[in-house]
Amino acid sequence: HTAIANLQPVSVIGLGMMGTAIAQTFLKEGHPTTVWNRTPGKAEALVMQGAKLANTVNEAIAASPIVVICVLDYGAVDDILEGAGEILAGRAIVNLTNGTPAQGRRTAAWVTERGADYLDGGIMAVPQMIGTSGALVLYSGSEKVFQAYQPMLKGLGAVNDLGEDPGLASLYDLVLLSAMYGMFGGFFQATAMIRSEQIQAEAFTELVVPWLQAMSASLPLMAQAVDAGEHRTNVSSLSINQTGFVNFIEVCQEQGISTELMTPIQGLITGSEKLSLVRKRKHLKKIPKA
Ligand code: FVH
Repeated sequence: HTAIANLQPVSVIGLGMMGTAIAQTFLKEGHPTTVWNRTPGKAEALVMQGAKLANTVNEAIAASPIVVICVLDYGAVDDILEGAGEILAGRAIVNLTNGTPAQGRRTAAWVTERGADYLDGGIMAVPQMIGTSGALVLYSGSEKVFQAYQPMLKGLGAVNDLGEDPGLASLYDLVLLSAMYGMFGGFFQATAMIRSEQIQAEAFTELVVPWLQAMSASLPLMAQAVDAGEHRTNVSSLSINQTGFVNFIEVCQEQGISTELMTPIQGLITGSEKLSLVRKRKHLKKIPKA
């Protein structure tokens, strides 16, 4: 009975990779799902699976009390909502498009002025993870919408309610993505280094995965230090890292690998003035004594 009571009509706007995965998940869960995409043709597979195709974006909005938008960016969100006008009133708009906190807050104000409720979301998953326990979606904005549609939203993945500020979902999304891009950048630098010795990248993943897991265990302590502004250490001094970092630049130069990623990090660790001294010292060491 609970499952049946939780089945709600929903409209999904934007049928790119993510929007399609979202619509598919709603359909699998049994929600009557209406779909719309700017470029026609992307809805065909979903219609075969039982979705109703809206001919216009306004028809899609009008079809359901909850409208989920997942498109390229907030410019696209604006294009979609601008023509909607009065039909927005009384609906729940859930925007899962990637953006900034300011964009989330501005859109929330615009939507609520037109009598609708606004919930922002940040998807921490790739499309293939949607509907599985590995997916997480961060939400912030209308608590009323979050509470009313929580069972439906939980179908997409685990939920994390960040409260009433519609900018926080985007902030946390970008925060987590910053950490992710840093990790991926370092990983691809490592693949270039290992491949420069004709070793397959795949061969070292058995070392890199547990290494990154072990290092990530120290993040809570680092966060405490950042919050407290207390940077004394008995783990690894700044100067030992400044000295060791020179070797990254040198190995890249020797192996013909780009230093575009590592040089700015070296600048941050060492500071530009000290960096030129470190480089000079290193260079002087190489000159054989007469
Ligand atoms: N794919 C992923 O792994 C990530 C995971 C985390 C969340 N992101 C964000 O999700 C948003 C959509 O991403 P996507 O992967 O679905 O992107 P595409 O497959 O490229 O589809 C883009 C859709 O946006 C539509 N669109 C673009 N501009 C407009 C516009 N002016 N008006 C209406 N719709 C527009 C586009 O339509 P069309 O090109 O087919 O006509 C697609 O439906 C995104 O914020 C990610 O950061 C995904």
